[in-house]
Amino acid sequence: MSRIALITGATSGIGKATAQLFAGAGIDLILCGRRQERLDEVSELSTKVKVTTLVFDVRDKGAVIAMIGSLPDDWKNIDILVNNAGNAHGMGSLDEGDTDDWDAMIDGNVKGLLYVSKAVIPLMLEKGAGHIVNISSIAGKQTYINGAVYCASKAAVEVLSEGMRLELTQHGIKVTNVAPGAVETEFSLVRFKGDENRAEKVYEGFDPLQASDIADAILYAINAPSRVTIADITILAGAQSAATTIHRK
Ligand code: NDP
Ligand code: 8X3
Repeated sequence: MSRIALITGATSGIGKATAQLFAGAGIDLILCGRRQERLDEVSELSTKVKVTTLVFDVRDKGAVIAMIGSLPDDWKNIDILVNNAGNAHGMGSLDEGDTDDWDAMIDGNVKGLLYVSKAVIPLMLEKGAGHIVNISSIAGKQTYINGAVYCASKAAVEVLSEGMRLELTQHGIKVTNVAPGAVETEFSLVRFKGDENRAEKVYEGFDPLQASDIADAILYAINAPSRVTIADITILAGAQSAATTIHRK
């Protein structure tokens, strides 16, 4: 019987690459995001597997619970949850940072992940099986200047991964925390509010990670034998030795 994965942030970057790889592995997909037209594009994976889409903002608690709750019973049989939706918004010091950016990061990266998990965990508990993959960041392990709020949001993801593992292992639910370094996606375009020049500079002079590299690691974790829990995976770019230490040509 094929497995079902719910992927948040499936419209772009790591989430989209994960959807593509999962489809190749025969995993049916519940694709989530805010941009319907992007979800429609990714839904072309329905030539390979069963696909359904849910449009919601993870910050909207009511929408998260209602949309996941509205899934037909056979789609509620979720085997894999990939908590990937999230972004950085701006870079700034703690005295001058934009509080709207802080809200977007804390509400999306932390509270949004919690809301989605709260909607899905009971479904996994009911069947006594499941796998949750939380996308953290090297920024959750190493704080950098002018990024403290994003780093704090990802440090929270690290802690929530541990908390979930402590609570859920006994119920047959595995939890994997994935912490990528610099991945070339729309991440920097979002962080710098559409400034393409600034976003491109983030990936200049080295070979950055691609979203598919992270998807490969996620597939590895969810395909591990039942005797194995892949608890944590940190993946840096080849030229990267720490969050902000990148050896550029
Ligand atoms: P992208 O900007 O390419 O993708 C972000 C995805 O998250 C989009 O699909 C977006 O969908 C979704 N999303 C963002 N905010 C919300 C929201 N409030 N509600 C619902 N969906 C939302 O970036 P990445 O693929 O790089 O980012 C994916 C994850 O990886 C994030 O959690 C990010 O923090 C993390 N990460 C990224 C790294 C990188 O260098 N790129 C490194 C380490 C971690 P839509 O806009 O359609 O809603
Ligand atoms: C994204 C990677 O180092 O830009 O989480 O914060 S970093």
